[in-house]
Amino acid sequence: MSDLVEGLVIKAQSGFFTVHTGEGDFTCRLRGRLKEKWRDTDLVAVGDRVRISRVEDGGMIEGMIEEVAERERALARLAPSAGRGSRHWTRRGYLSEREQVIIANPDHVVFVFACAEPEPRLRMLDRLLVGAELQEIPAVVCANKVDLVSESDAHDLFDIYQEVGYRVVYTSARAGTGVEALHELLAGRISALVGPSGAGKTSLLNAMQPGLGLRVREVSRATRKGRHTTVVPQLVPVNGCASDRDDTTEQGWVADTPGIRALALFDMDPEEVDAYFPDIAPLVADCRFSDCSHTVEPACAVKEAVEEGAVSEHRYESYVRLREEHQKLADMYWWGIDEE
Ligand SMILES: Nc1nc2c(ncn2[C@@H]2O[C@H](COP(=O)(O)OP(=O)(O)OP(=O)(O)O)[C@@H](O)[C@H]2O)c(=O)[nH]1
Ligand SMILES: [Mg+2]
Ligand SMILES: [Zn+2]
Repeated sequence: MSDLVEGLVIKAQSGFFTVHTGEGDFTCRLRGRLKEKWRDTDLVAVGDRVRISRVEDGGMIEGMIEEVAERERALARLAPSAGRGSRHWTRRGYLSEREQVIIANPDHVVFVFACAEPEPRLRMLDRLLVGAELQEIPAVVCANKVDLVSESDAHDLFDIYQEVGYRVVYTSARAGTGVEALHELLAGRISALVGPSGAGKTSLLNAMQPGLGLRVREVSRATRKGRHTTVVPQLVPVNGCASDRDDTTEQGWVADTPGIRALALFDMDPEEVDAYFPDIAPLVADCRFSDCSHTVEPACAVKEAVEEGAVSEHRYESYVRLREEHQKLADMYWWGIDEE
């Protein structure tokens, strides 16, 4: 087909897609034949690259999505509507729920947590980081509201993540601290902001670009339906910014995401949980037993590192809990025991 226009899906809602192209934004529907292709994930999501044909006289429909480029990666969570009855067998066989793509092809995800108000739940952050590792999406940690705590308290909370190898930015949307550094990270990239409600994601966007967060917020509010928060993120353009690095002066795209506390982790075997902790994974080869669970075995390099303080106890505990959970899931699969 000729005359197809390439674009980026910046909004997806109830079968309507807004596609950003060099020739402007088009409201599109999906070509019927594309829907026939079976996939265990959303067919088209925000962040997907597509090719559209124009529709003349289509009323509000200005284009049809004809082709969807293969997705490189996706930030996904459990579909909020997936309750009882919607469980299915994932490709590795576990009983679980459907995934919902939050954003396709993000360059990275920024996990925003407040240093205080609300108290940071770092267990949640550890799980989110595992989700990002599993989905092969680079992660950045943003410690916001540094104005509410002393500098040393902020570092006591979040420095371990820097030691693990993640980039940590300390910010205050209120005082403006670190906002430029965050802006530099978002410019020229496709980013998702994820974190607990009240952490300050929307405020940070407003601090870096007036009105940016407001736009996002209106959208997220409008899509809240009933008991489940339906997260329909939208990509909004982030201005380029002056920076030492040439490549960050371009425009970027960011999705603010309210109400996400966990990413989809169901596709993970208990034996591989250690692989998604960058502070633990390199030690595993030094354990005496190749199938070491790093809990009860002798000569375990991971436990030794925890005792020596090379791996933080907090991170080790997060590992143990996550492994136990996934062991239960695996047992349920093998023995056919249903969840209560
Ligand atoms: N003291 C202080 N307050 C902040 C800061 N950033 C945000 N807040 C406040 O924290 C509250 C929550 O901020 P939001 O930006 O709405 O938080 P959010 O992460 O977008 O929350 P959801 O949209 O519910 O997920 C607001 O009252 C903000 O004014 C900060 O850096 N310092
Ligand atoms: Mg918000
Ligand atoms: Zn071990």
